[in-house]
Amino acid sequence: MTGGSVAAVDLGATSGRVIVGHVGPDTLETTQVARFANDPVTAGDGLHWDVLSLYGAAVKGLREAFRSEPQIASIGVDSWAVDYGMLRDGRLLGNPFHYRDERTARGVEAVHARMPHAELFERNGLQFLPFNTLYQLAAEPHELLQFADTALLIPDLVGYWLTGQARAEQTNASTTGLLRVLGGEWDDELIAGLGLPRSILPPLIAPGDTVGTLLPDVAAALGAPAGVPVTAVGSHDTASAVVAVPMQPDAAAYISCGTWGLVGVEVERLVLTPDALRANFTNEGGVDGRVRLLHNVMGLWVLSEAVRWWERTEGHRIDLPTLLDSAEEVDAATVPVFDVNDPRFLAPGDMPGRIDAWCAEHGLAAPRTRAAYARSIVESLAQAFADAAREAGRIGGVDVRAIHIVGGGALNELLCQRTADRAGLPVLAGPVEATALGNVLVQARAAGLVSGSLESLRDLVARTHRPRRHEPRS
Ligand code: LFR
Repeated sequence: MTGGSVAAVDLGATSGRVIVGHVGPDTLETTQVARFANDPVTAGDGLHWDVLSLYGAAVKGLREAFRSEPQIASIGVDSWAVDYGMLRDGRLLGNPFHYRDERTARGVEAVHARMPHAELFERNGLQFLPFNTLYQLAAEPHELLQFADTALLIPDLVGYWLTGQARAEQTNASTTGLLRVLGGEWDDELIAGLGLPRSILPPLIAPGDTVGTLLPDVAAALGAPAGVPVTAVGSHDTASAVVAVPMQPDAAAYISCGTWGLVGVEVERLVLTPDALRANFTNEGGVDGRVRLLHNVMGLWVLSEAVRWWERTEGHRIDLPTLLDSAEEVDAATVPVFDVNDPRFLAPGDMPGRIDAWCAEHGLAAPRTRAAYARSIVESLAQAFADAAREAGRIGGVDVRAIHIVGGGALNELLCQRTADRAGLPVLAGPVEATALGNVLVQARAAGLVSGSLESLRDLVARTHRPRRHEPRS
């Protein structure tokens, strides 16, 4: 076989995995060598990521990767965006906060007192999300910001522990709100204007660049040969997922559907129009300088958090596939369609109760059974997906003729079908593991295992991972 192998560490909000990707001109195969839970912890001052346990699990997984495939040419790391760890002299100053921690409200107030969202949008091109890094940093104690010498987004932190090199990968850095959308450099003026220390932000690098080579003791712990590079990928998980959407960007929208539903189009130019601002669309940095013009829809979080709530309050496990089967039996016309993007659904907690409250405020009857809640959530997500896909096309000037759904949500056939029905467009579902594939592909290209533009990488995905097609029904 021509080609070779790379290892991808993909940290999601509910689980992480290590995958070995085998790539060649006609080959794109993945083997999952480790999967581990990501359990955020509420302790003391709020909701945190247990980042050392994630790193420990990633190292174990990488060790397994090198055991199964000693010829691994490179390692790449991606995760969710916006959250960061702060360091001084290489020491981590506390556990990173989870973006769903409610402390960010303070930061929003502080930042908007200095600069309203409309002005920020002109500078950083981002939709308003209360947890964007700039709001989180603005909520940090002044003393901590002064004491720290470095702030690293989660994949950059993992890269730092693996290589000793502190870098900020561009696609993820674009979610901080502190990058100048025109030019892509740290926005020194904005950073100073918000009273944040510029010195904690490391040099930027692009997907495909080398972060560094494994530190000798890390290489020993992984059972890896000396000199294996960590390659920057689209370290924002959504950026990696978009790389692996087998789409025609001038005729399709995508939904990267997991905890979130990231709904958008890929464009070559920034869209900073009043329309984009009004619809709360974001210009996130993509691989190869593309723009991810998208909107965050609440995603499967609402369903999984409802399930967690029932499990906690009723004291027994609920099987999701069985729940979805029963949801399919419910008549869609009998359940309420609620606004999944309402901020009340962001924080962990009583989702069924919040749905009830939303329905009461809007004069709708709340669902009565668990199956009806599940159906109501699916219908509401499908409607929000369809609306956002249409908006993305309109705002981005793309004639959307199909919608690709990638990520875990591609497994949810009811959601895919109902999105097709509500959008009146075909939905192409898969690949499920798009994020890991995008991570693998960018590394493989940097290592010379494949070559070409994003189009040829997507062509390889399309040839090796055929999507499932859902035609719209009236
Ligand atoms: C998806 C994602 C979204 C980002 C959210 C918070 O996993 O990365 O793109 O808005 O998580 O970081």
